[in-house]
Amino acid sequence: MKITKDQIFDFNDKNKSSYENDFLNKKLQSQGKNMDEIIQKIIDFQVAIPSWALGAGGTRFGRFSFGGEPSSLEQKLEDIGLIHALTKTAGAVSLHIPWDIPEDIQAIKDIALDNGILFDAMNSNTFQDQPNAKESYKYGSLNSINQASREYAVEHNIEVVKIGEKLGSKSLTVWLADGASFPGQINFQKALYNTEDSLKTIYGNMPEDWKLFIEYKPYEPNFYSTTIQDWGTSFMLANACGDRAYTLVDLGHHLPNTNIEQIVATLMMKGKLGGFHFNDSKYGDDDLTVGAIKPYNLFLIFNELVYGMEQNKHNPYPAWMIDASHNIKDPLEDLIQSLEAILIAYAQALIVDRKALEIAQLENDTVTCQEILQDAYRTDVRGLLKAARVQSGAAIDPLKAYRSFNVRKELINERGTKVVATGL
Ligand code: AOS
Ligand code: ZN
Ligand code: ZN
Repeated sequence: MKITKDQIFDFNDKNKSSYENDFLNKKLQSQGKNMDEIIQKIIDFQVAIPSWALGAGGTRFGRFSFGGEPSSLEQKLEDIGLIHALTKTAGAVSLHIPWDIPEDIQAIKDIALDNGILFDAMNSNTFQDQPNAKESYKYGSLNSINQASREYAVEHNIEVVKIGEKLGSKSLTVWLADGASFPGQINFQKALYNTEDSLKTIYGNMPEDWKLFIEYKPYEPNFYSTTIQDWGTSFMLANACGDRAYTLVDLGHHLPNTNIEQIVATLMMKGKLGGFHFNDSKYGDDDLTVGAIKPYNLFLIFNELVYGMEQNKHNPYPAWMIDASHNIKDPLEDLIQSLEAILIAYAQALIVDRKALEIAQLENDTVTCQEILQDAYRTDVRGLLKAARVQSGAAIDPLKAYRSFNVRKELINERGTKVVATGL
C-alpha cells in the first residue's frame, strides 16, 4: 500500500478547520522570536524508525503477532514510507543485523529512495546466539573472558559496518547485554578492559566518516551488573576510542529518577552526545510510547537538547531514533503517537524564553526561572505542528488520516492476519 500526495491533500482540505497561531505568534514576537523559523525547525526534525518497532513485540520481548505486520525488510521500509508520508518526520530507518540482512542491496536502496527514507545508524547484535553461530555470547561478547567469543563479536560489528557502507549509513550503534547476574561472576576490571579493547578495534575498522555510538544500560538482561552501566562509562569508552565515538542516550536506560536532562547537558557541553533513543517508561526499559508517562520530563530533556544544539556547536547534530516496542497497540499508530509527542516537546522547548531565563538565573530569581519553563510547557503548540505539516505536505492530523485511509485494513488484505516477521 502507498499513500499518495493527493490523498493527503484531500484529507488536509477536509480537516483544515481549526488551527490558530495568532496569539502564540504575538507572544513569540514579544520575545524576539520568529514563528516561521520555529515552524521550519519542526519541519526539519527527522526521527529514524527502528526496523524492529514495526511489528508487534520486537526487541527482546515475547511476540504476539499483529495483523498485516511486515514479514521482510522490504515491507518494513514500506511501513516506514507510510509513516513518513503521513508525518514527514520519519525520513530514516535504523537497521538491525542479522534481523534485517538485505539480500538485494540495490533493491532495498531503491525502495528506501522511493519512500524518502535514509539509512541511519546500523545496530549490531551480540546479545543473541544465531543458529549455526561458531561462538556463544552466553557469558558476554565484547567484554568476554573468552577471546574467541570476543573476536567473533568484533568481527560481527565489522561486518555490520560493511553492510551499512553499501546502504549509505554513516554510523554504528553498539548496545551490549554484557554483564553479570551474580556477584563474583565476572572480574569488573577485566570485563571493562576487554570491552574497551574490542570497541577500539571496531572503531579502528570503521571508515573515516563513520561515527560510533555507545549505548549504556544499568540492568537487564544482567541483573547484578552491566559492563557499560551508565553514561560515565560510555563517555569514558567513547573518549578511549576517539573523536568519532559518542555516547548514546536511551531514555529508558536509567535508574529511577535519574536526572536525564542533566546528563544530556553534560554530554553536549563535552561534545559527546551522538545518538538518542526516544521512548517512555514507568519502571525501567519499558519501551512505551514517547511522552506516555512523563511528558514534563521529556520537555525538560528537550529544553537541554535545544540549548545544546544552539550553544555547543562542537557537538554533532544528534542521531534521533525511536526505540520502542509494541505489544498491545497497532505499531504504526504507536509510532505516530511517539512522533507527535517528540515534536510537541521539541516545539515547547523552542518557545522557551531563553533571554528572560538567563536574566532570571543571573538574578537568582528561582520563581521566575520555574515560571518561564512551565509557561512554555503549558502552551498548546499543536497549532505549530499543524502549520509545519501543511507546509511539508504531511497530513494535518496523521493519526486521524491513518485511520481514515484504513491503512491497517489494507495491510491485512495485502499481507494476511498471521504474519511471522523476520528475525525477531
Ligand atoms: C536495548 O535495551 C537497547 O535499547 C537497544 O537499543 C535496542 O532495543 C536493541 O538494540 C534492539 O535490538
Ligand atoms: Zn535503545
Ligand atoms: Zn532499551
